[in-house]
Amino acid sequence: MSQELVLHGYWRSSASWRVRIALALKGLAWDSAPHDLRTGEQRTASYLALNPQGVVPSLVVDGEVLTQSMAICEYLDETHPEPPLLPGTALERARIRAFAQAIACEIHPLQNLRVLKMVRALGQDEAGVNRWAAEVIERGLEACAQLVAGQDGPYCFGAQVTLADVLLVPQLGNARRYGARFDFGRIPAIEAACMELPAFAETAPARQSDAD
Ligand SMILES: N[C@@H](CCC(=O)N[C@@H](CS)C(=O)NCC(=O)O)C(=O)O
Repeated sequence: MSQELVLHGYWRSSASWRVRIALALKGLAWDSAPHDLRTGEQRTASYLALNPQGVVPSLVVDGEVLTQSMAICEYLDETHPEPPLLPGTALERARIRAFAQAIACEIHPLQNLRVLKMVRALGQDEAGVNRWAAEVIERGLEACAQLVAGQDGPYCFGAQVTLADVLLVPQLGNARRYGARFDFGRIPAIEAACMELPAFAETAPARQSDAD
C-alpha cells in the first residue's frame, strides 16, 4: 500500500534537496509543503509543532513526522530497500556514512542560514559572511575529496549511487552559491555523473515549484 508523503522543505535548502533526491531514487511520489526560509516561515508556531528545531526538511509519512534529513534518507532506505543507499559490507557502509556525516555534521551546520545570520550580527558585511561560508565549505570538501580518492567512480563509492552522493551534490550547490572552490580530486566528476541522473537533475533547486 502506498504511503502519503508530504515534504516540508524549501527549494534552495540543501538538506531538503537531499531528501528530494532520496525520494526520487526510490521512485516515491510526494506532495510539497514549501516554507520560505527568507521570511522565517520555518519558525511559525504551526511549523515548530512539526519540527521543534525550526529547520527544513520534515517528511510527514502517513501522519508521522520525521525530521533530520539523514535520518529521513535512512528511513526511506529501510522502508524501500531498492536501490540501496547504503550498499556493501559493514566496512563499506561505515565509509559511506562517514563521508555523508562529514558534510551533514561538519560542513553544513557551519554555513547554515541561522549561523550566517549570527556571523553577520557579529559585524561581518556580506563579503565577510560569504568568505566564512566559502572557507568552511572549501576546507570540508577538500577533506571529502581525500575520503573518496582511492575509490572507483563514477560516483563517490563506485558504480552505485549511495548516501554519500545524496549529501555531496546539494552541498556543491551551496559551494556555488557562496563562491567556494570545489575543484578537489574527483569531486567535480562525481557531481557531473550524478547530475546526468533524473533523480538529481529533476530535484535540483531551480526546478522546484517554489523556486523564484
Ligand atoms: N541537520 C539538519 C539541518 C537542517 C537545516 O539546517 N536546514 C536549513 C536549510 S538547508 C534550515 O532550515 N535553515 C533555517 C534556519 O537556519 O533558520 C538536517 O539535515 O535536516
